[in-house]
Amino acid sequence: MTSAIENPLDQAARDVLLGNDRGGYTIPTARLYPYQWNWDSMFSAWGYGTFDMARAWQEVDLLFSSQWDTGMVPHIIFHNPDPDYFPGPGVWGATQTPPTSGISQPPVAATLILKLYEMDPKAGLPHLKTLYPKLVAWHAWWMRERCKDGPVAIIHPWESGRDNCPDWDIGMEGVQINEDDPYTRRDTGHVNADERPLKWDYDRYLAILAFGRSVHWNDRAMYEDGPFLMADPGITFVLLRAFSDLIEIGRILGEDTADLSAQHDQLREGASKLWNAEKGWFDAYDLRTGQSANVLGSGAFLAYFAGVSRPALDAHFARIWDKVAFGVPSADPESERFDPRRYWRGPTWPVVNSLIAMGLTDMGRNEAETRLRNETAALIEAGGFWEYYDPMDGTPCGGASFGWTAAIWLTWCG
Ligand code: 9WN
Repeated sequence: MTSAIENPLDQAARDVLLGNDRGGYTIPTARLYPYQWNWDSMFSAWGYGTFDMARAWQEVDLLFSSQWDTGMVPHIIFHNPDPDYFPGPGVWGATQTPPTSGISQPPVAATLILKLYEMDPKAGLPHLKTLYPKLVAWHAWWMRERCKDGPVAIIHPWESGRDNCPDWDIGMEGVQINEDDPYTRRDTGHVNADERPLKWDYDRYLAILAFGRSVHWNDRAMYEDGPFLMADPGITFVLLRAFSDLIEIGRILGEDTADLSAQHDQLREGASKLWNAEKGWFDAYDLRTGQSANVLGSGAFLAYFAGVSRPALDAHFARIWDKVAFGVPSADPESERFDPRRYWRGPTWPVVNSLIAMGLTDMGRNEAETRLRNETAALIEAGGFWEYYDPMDGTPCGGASFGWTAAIWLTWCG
């Protein structure tokens, strides 16, 4: 969709997506992430939707062609083995063709599929029809395998998409590492190690992964016996919103959505277990110990994306935003764990901002939405399409020429 006044960054954003296109799927960024990632791919599709609708649907259709029989849609699809990324398909013990990881990622698909359909209903309808049962099966998988305690539980921090955020610290502390299993990271060879998770994190990521591989990624075994199990506010709210959008898709297709509505209500009820009344925010908790994380992160503000808000949460939203130049920080700037350039421990992530903004719009909080959009746009205008940014001074961090940042420029903040 080109407007009369074309911002030069619009073409630059399209070029990022096209440059990351590997033929039917789009990598997040070259070298650091050379495969198809689940939620990145959905954002890329949304971005393509602004200038090439056929390519947008191709991206989505390809992602869902790797759906497991269980309904799970994997977090990585390893189309072409590439030594630039660790851990690759062999470490995951992947047996599918193409190989995949054994965990999932935030289910933004229903929401973004509905957006693509609304951009061009005629082109979208056939895809909507084939994707609907797959979305229903994926959502049912989340409810069956991950929502046994109410909110969504993750069995690995990578499943949350917010890998090393402070939310998971208490769960990670309990993970036994495997000293006899040496490995070589690749990520720190591509980007500044100070902006990546620590070795402490990777030792535990790999230990959880080794457990998953040993049980062939059996969901029940991972839930019951795995080394890590924490309730995640981020995915809970993403899934809650996704249920509303899936119900709308069902309505468009003339399907009976009563069962989806029941699941939506059940999850909404489950989400209330995340409320930490003492702190006044939605909080992660460890399902093995029952302990609250007592950590405020951007996952809590994804409540807005699901149309959920509470006065105490709003007060924290205003407080943390006032402490940074560019909202929304991924961790609380007033916490001692805040680290403004260390991945999910402080930086602002444009892609998360775009989801929070969707919620702010739907709730009629237009002033906050405009502020968030302008601050996110300013980061991109000054620095280009990076993975994330320092919320204090706007320094671009992580990977450059990043697909989802380009996509949200085209769809939201540009
Ligand atoms: C592990 C691709 C992905 C994002 C995640 C982000 C990061 C991977 C990694 O990169 O995770 O999945 O190796 O660091 O945390 O949200 O989807 O951009």
